[in-house]
Amino acid sequence: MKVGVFDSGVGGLTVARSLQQSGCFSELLYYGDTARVPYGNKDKNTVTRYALEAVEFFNGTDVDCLVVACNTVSVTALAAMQQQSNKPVYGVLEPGVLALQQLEGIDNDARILIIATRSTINSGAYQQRIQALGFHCVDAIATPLFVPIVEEALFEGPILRETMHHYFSELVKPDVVLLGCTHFPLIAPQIADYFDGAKTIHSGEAMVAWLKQELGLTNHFSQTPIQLLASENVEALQRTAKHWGLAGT
Ligand code: DGN
Repeated sequence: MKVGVFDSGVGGLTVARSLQQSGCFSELLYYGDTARVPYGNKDKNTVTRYALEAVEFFNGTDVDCLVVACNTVSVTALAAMQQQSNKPVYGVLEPGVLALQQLEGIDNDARILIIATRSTINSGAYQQRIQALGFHCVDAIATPLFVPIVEEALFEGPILRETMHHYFSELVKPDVVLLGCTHFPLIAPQIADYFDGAKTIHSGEAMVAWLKQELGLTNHFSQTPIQLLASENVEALQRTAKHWGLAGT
């Protein structure tokens, strides 16, 4: 099975890496809309328009299904994409919520923190789905500064520490942090440490678990070649893919 991955830019490479490492796919085609990133502060109509343009692009390719790596797109435009696509389209919202539900040692009294872009938090999508499961201690904050910090590869040091302090210092310590943005898995260990070992949920890992559970996919490919495409500056996307450890890049 050949999988397409769509993201607003480079961040979805974290999800692509999980899909690649899963061994469930024969090939992977990644498209990042690097010319128009970030989507995280844009309104619903604009994000939907851009997402539908991506669907048009993938409709003309030979991928068997499309994974929407971008949380902002997944909570804003998934239904519209599914309607217009000629193949199944899967977003990261449901897998993330399922991963939370299936976390060992976590019950409905656990304190959950959702961090994401402003659009994702403002949509309320994660909060509603998680509260509907019976979790009643749910905090949700927009942490957009983590996006450029990750893109600048500032995975540790004073800028990241100061930014975590800026966003987190007033919060009650969560038991689980749902990383509702493509970039955040790259600073997951630092976020977990800040909260004394809180568990973190990574969209890429959650997507793989969900695809295995929902579609019965199994890992029988020893390699998954990846093709990288971008609306602008594909060389930068390729450099990031190499830096973030995608095989064959
Ligand atoms: N890919 C976006 C997301 O997961 O919400 C983050 C980058 C952006 O568009 N701001």
